[in-house]
Amino acid sequence: MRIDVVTIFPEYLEPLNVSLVGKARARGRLDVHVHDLRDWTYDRHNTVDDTPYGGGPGMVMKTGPWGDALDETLADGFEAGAHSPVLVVPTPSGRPFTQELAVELSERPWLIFTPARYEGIDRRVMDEYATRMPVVEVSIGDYVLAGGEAAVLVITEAVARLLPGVLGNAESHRDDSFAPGAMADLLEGPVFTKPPEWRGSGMTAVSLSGLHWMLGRRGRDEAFRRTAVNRPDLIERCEASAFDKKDREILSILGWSPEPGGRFWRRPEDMEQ
Ligand code: 6GU
Repeated sequence: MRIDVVTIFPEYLEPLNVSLVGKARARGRLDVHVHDLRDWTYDRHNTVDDTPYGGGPGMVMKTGPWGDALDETLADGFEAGAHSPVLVVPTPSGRPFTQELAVELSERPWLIFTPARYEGIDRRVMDEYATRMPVVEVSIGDYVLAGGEAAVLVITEAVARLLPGVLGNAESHRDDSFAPGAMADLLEGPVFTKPPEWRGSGMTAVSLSGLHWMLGRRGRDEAFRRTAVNRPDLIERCEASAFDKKDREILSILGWSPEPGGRFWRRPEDMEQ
């Protein structure tokens, strides 16, 4: 996979040299190119922003540098044999970034990220590229960052670990929390390692024996409880047929009731725990 990032803070992308993403690059699974947007400015002050039409606070990133930067980045990539680019535009107004979108992006051969600062990029830039290639605006959560660079790091890490040959064990991400088709979309449960006894807190005989693992219930009950408490929206989304007897017991203890439609719900006043 080829990844291009155009940014006014190339040094913000340094972590792409480290850890899993760094190793994927070293192994040739990822070909990352970080570009300084200011290389495509031609005035003394390397201006990339201007005041917004119609007034309002903040500054807007100008069409000129972005258009030239993206044209040259595209030309370079095509010349190097890359094809089928997708423009990934980080913005708090974008489509929520989910594991499903990570899987979708991991299946593309070429991603071009355009993290912006200020109030964002003049709309005409993405409208123009959208006539030639898929453009996907992506938000990594319901909060506002000062710029899109941190989102590029997040998205790239989530995508890179899905590429064949990047994680040691190809099975490792099959039961990730949020993996499409993960067991009833549960969060992952707690994990433990040696020593068996720590500050007065020990492992149960069942955990130590590996019986949980063999029964396919490794941490399942705790995972289920954690999901019901931290992510009630995931439980509400589930068909009740996805829950076994033990799940129903746990839901009942936590104040959930089955409703005629087949799903579970919980009285709002029980929400705090
Ligand atoms: Cl992608 N960018 C910015 N600036 N803020 C965000 C975001 C992106 N996702 C959530 N908040």
